[in-house]
Order: sequence, then C-alpha cells, then structure tokens
Amino acid sequence: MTRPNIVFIMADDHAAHAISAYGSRVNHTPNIDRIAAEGATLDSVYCTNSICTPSRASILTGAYSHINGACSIYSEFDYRVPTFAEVLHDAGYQTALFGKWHLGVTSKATPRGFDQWKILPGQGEYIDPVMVGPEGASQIEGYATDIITDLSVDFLEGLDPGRPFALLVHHKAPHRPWVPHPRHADLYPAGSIPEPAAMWDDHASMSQAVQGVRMRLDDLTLTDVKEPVPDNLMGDDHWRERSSWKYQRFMRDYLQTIQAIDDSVGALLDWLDSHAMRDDTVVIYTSDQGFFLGDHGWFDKRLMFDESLTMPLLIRWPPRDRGWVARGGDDHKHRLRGNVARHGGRGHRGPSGPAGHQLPGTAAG
Ligand SMILES: [Ca+2]
Repeated sequence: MTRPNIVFIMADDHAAHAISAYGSRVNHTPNIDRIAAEGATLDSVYCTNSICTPSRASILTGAYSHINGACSIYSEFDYRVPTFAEVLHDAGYQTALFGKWHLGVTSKATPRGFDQWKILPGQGEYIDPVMVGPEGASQIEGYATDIITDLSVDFLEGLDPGRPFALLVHHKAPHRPWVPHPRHADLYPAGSIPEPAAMWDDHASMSQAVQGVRMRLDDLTLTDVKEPVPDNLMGDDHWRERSSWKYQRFMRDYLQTIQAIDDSVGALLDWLDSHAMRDDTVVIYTSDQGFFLGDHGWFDKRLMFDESLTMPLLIRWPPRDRGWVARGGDDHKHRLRGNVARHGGRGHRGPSGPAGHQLPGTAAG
C-alpha cells in the first residue's frame, strides 16, 4: 500500500461543541465541517488530562502521562517515549511542525523528528508573534493563525514529490485571551449568542475543590472581555447579569478566533484538492482538549467534565470514509498516535499497554 500523507491540525482549547459538525448552537464552521462531510467524525474522544502540556504529550506519544513523563503544565517533554512525528521521520517521511508547542523551551524539550519547525514560545502572541526555529527566534508580522497557515502552505509548496509527508499544524487559537482577526469582527456580536442550558448550575452538590475554582464567568478579567464592566452591573446583587454580559464578550471573541482556524482548514483542504493530493492525504482535525462555553457557569477547562474532556476528532481520507460517525465510549486519543504511526511507519506499534492501538471501524483503514 502506498503510504499516505498526513496533515494533522490541532487547535488549542477548541471545544467540540463550537464546531457545527458536532451540532454547535453558537457558531458555524463550514471548512471543518467539510472534513466531517467528506470523512469521519468521532464523537466520543476524551483527553486524559484537560490541560495543554500533558494532553499534547499524550497525543504525540500515545502514552499516558505517567509513562511519557509530562504530567503537569510545567513539565519539559524529554522524549522517553518517541512521538509519532519521530516514527514517521525515521520511516522516510518529510515532516514539519508550525505553531504552538508548549512542551518546554529547553534544548531537551524542543521539537525533534522534524525537517522544518517553527514554534510559538509558551502560549505565544496572536499579533506579530515571536517564533522560534532551529535557526533561533524572530518576530513575524501578521496574525498568528494566518502565519501558521502560510508556513504550512510554504512547506507543502516545497515538498519532494517522491516521498510522503507529515505536516503538523498547531494553532494557538482559540486559547485565552481570544484576540480575533479584524476580518471577523462582525461575527457573533455580543448579545446574540445563546446561553447553555446549564449556565446557572449552583454547584451545591459538588466538591469544595470544584466550588473553589476560579473559572466562573464572573472571574473573566478586563483583558478577557476587552472593555470595563458597566457601572449598572457592578455589585453582588448583579453577578448574574454581569456573568451574562461577560459570557457574551468572551464567547464573541472565542468564536471569532475559531473562524480564522476554519479559514485555515479551508486553505489547506483547497491546496490539497487543487494539487491532486486529496486521495493520498489523511487530514486530521482535533484539539488538545475541550472547553467550558459557559457550561456550569464556567469558562476554561481543567476539571473532569464532559465539556472539558471531550476532544473533537475529524478525519478525512477520501478513499476510506465519507460521512461516517463513530460513536462509543472508548479513549480514542491513545489509539490515534498508534494509528498514525502504523500507517506511516511500516508496521510500527505504540508503547505497550492500553496506548498505541488502532482506531476501530473504517477510520482504521
Ligand atoms: Ca489547551
């Protein structure tokens, strides 16, 4: 079998319920939906730790945190377990990574197994970000999501047609503080966004740890909502109206940053289709975890709830899957890495134990 190309697109904090293919009530993502319409939608995919660094390490290695060693947001990834990118590179793939890394900044932790890479240090900036590559750091003018897209297309344009490739597109959006591109400024205006049914949970039956988290909508800061709270919404008596006001503004910006990602997905799909690479390329869209979109009165992630643990996962491989929806309660994430490595790495298997096995159903190819 000819080894497929792989385009792996991962957003940061993109909840599945902010993708219309997953039934979003709050936004429309036509290009991500193209992956669903032309491929497979997996609706029961969960991260094992709903925070950036450990989840990213598990996605790249197919191993749980206690095996790959990246257990907290402060961990430096040490490659005790190889990533699927290293496996593919060793198997002859042309490989590249552009965007957010967040697995450490020391020489020990920077990306390995890539012919080209350029990452945002830490969380990175939305506007005119500094990016770090093998040649050092430099500032790049523009909007981070568009820059990551342009770097990805440049890589595609320079490919050796004689070898397969794996391109990892790691968007920083839609992570806090949600700075949209001006071209999307009119979308999802404040006041127009539906509130979730569970927005006013009182948490009375939940643990003290859960009750004490600083993730209530009223905890959103001036930086988050971009304008001062009006005087008539100040004071303890107005917390509920104030929370709704903050919800509308944080969600407006969160959803607008997602729209730039959707543009990016469209640009990459169009490039593949117009270069006759559609049938030879697996396109994967996912996020490092989910996010609370006002659910239970929260923003952010961290806790073990459906909205924060659920990852979107859509896969397009035209000869294999079309309009296919996988349902079930399995932990597919740990199978994802094994699946990618298996198709590209000439029979490579992931680490032993529950990780690194193939996806069920037709998505396994
Ligand atoms: Ca994240």
